[in-house]
Amino acid sequence: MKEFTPESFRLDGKIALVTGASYGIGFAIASGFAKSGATIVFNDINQELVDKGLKAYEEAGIQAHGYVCDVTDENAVQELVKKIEEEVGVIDILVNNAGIIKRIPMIEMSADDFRKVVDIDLNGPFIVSKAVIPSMIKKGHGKIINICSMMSELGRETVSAYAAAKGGLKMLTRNIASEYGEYNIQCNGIGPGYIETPQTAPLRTEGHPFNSFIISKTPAARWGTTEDLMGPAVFLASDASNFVNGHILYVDGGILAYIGKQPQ
Ligand code: NAP
Ligand code: GCO
Repeated sequence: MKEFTPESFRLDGKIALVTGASYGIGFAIASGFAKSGATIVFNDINQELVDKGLKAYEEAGIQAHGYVCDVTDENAVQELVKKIEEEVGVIDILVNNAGIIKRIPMIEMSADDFRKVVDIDLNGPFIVSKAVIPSMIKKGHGKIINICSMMSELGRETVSAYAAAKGGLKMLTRNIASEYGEYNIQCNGIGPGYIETPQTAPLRTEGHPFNSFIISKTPAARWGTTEDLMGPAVFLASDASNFVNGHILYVDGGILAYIGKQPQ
């Protein structure tokens, strides 16, 4: 049992893979890890995004390792993990961040669109976790953090596929925690509230009713920023959380606790 010290929150000597981390939440979480001492590895869907990400990390003073890989392609993911282990080292921390959303009324949504969201948001985390767990077992420790959502708990119009995927990701998190906890692998989730990223940009346009709606549903009375997620992610990636397992940490400014501000 490691003695608790302030160093327990550090990530020095750890290698972290954050999927889909050229920008947005993934980039912020990876940046927080880097500030805490970790070596950063990330993938994204194409070389243009990886190059964009490498430039952004460099501008932030972070020497990251970037790879092109689609998280839904199991062969490509298995090859990616092997390549990372050869070129950087064994992955200590995995953040399953890559994800998409399609906002379409359910009865108008094609089965292909539904499948695509579930494939990336749920099958992807399964595929990448399956690829990294064997080496974590050999190494005697590992941290997996799945980026869930308010939609892991709540539904809303037009996001049926995304809610189904993120609800499933909550239970995949709990199942990985259950199945691999005995190998000193902790698997937890982070459930961001409504965060200012390109993914939510369509909801934040000037005068969009959703913008004021979210502010009325959030006790913090603001949208979250990607920086709000850095500390919780570092905590779940560090030794300070070695007995936290199967937990979804909602970083939502209090949305899930709040009935919402009475209309004035
Ligand atoms: P984002 O800005 O859209 O970034 C998602 C990243 O994942 C993009 O770089 C995207 O590339 C990449 N990606 C998509 N499909 C991929 C695939 N098959 N393989 C590899 N990479 C892929 O999203 P975000 O807002 O940062 O969200 C990141 C995660 O947080 C997602 O899982 C999202 O569901 C979750 N989340 C977001 C919020 C929020 O309010 N923003 C709240 C709760 C949870 P492309 O640019 O090509 O799409
Ligand atoms: C939406 C939003 C949300 C956020 C996030 C909330 O359309 O409702 O995109 O789904 O992305 O998942 O936690």
